[in-house]
Amino acid sequence: MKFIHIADIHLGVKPDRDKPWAKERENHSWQAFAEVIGQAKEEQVQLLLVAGDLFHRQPLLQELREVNYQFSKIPQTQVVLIAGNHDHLTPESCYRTFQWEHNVHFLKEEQMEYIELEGLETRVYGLSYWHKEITKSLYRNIHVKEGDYCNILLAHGGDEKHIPFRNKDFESTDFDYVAFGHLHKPSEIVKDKVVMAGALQPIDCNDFGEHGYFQGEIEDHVCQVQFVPLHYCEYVPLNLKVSQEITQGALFEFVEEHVKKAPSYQKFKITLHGFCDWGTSLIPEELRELEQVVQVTNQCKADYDFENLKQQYGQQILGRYIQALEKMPQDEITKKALYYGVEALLAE
Ligand SMILES: [Mn+2]
Repeated sequence: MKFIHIADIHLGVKPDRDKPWAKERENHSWQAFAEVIGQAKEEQVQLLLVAGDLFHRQPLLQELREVNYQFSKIPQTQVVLIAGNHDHLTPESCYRTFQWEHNVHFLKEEQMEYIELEGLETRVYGLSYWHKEITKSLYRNIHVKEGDYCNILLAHGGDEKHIPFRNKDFESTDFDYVAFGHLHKPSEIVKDKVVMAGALQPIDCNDFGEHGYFQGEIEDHVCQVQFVPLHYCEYVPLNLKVSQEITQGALFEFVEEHVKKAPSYQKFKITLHGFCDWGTSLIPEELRELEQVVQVTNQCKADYDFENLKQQYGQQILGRYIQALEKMPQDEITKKALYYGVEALLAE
């Protein structure tokens, strides 16, 4: 049986709101979702697993219709989905009464249930979030029911407020495959068996690295999966250590060149650090104007004139502190101790 496992599509999310490409980013979740449907059709997968947070917030009826339309294009594929914390089932949620296509199965109970997929000899277990948070470890010690089936767990969580678990809870699981969602970074918790799909595309500029979905095959209880990246957007951290010697012009050009060489779907989150004082300089603002730069954080610290401070504070604690550190080996640790010590003493 061939399958695709996606999670955290977050339809309706609006990343990079204050950027010129905001409108484009808003479409990415829908485009990526439609691409997965196209892939499911082309690869003739029998099962599509949607592991929660299909929507960024409560879906509107119209949005459910759009999603259902996409699912209607793959009638040969069984679709199983659960609600996550973002799109949890409120009492008024449109999710509760929506009429899905025949191939779509929504596990909407708050307690674990399973759906038996005819013709596939497969049972998919899962539950939906009815609240924003679930602090109980509901996935610990769950076992499959009797019968010769391929057993899959569709799950959502992994941090302390969202069904916490430890990786070792799953080391000897009964399930043939566990399809997780919630944490945005894709990872194989147990190789080819327990998989966090990661967000289909990054939701904000802290979701670094590649995003996409997992495609796999289960045959005689043996599963194999493969990560398939989608490149609508990828955020890349760019940490630059600067020193007093570098000029603003050189730094600007360096970043500009670096960005120019990168593929256009990459967006950079720049952090400047090091000991450097540009006074009232505008360099972080200027970098922010560059194409493909999503954020600039200036963590540079002012460089002190220690010689001058030593003279000025002579026999006071500050002066003696500088003298004492000058006698120590001049390595990175001493430099940091000097810097932070002077900063603290000056603040007093
Ligand atoms: Mn979530």
